[in-house]
Amino acid sequence: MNSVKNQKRIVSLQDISCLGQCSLTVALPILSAMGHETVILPSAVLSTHTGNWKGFTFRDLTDDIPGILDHWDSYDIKFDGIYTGYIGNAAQFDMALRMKETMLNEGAPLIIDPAMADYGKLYTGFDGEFVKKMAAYSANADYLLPNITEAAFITGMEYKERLTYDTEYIGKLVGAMLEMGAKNVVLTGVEYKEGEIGVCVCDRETGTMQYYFGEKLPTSVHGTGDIFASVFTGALIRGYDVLESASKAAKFVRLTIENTPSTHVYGANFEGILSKVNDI
Ligand code: PXL
Repeated sequence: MNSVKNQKRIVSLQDISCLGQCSLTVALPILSAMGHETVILPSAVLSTHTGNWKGFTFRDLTDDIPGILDHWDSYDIKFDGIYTGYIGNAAQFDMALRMKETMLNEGAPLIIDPAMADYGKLYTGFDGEFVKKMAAYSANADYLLPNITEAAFITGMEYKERLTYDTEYIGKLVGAMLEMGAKNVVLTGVEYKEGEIGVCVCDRETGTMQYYFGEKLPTSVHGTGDIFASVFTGALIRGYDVLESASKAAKFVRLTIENTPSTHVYGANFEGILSKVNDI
């Protein structure tokens, strides 16, 4: 079953947090607005994300996934990219790898956002066992998009707070992930000095670290990692290179934070500026 001529087809494996402006409720509108046919593979359904609420529901959809993949296979469905985010059950890593092995068009990338931690801590529900499995899965990434906390967990290196590290620490973190097998690393939330936040991009072939820095805004909001990964994926699959894609994603994240009132804590108002996503 072919996609529309010149349109790319991306599949995204991550949860549906029904309320919360994250994961699939972010990836689907952003990738669609960037012109891509967006196929969703929900890893779980939660009433909200796990960041701001207590008592959320969680329905694990692991058992549904093999049947969904079999059905797609029966139509020989192929993808121009796989983008995985929050995965609530480590059994799904092998399912994502099955897609990589059998459902990707020639040269198409597996983009992994190892969404599991931030600000030095794992999200509710994850433990050391899960981290090990996420680390092993991350080694398969063509593009691996961790924040600094996730990078520290994946590599087993010490986590350092913003402004307390230098280029050597960031170089070691990134180098360790490339060594583990990731082909490109896009490390988010790099803060060397007050007032600036950026992304570090590095590939295994050249080992050259490249940066994009922008103004650090005084507020932070949940879900911006998912916005970053979605715009990055959308831009990369449109043919922009890795640094351009990361820069566009970081710029769009900054716009969404600017567009979110400080009274709204659980997600960023990306919807209000979604029409600008192709102009950045
Ligand atoms: O934004 C990442 C994310 C995605 N999905 C769920 C989450 C989180 C972060 O907390 O809880 C369910």
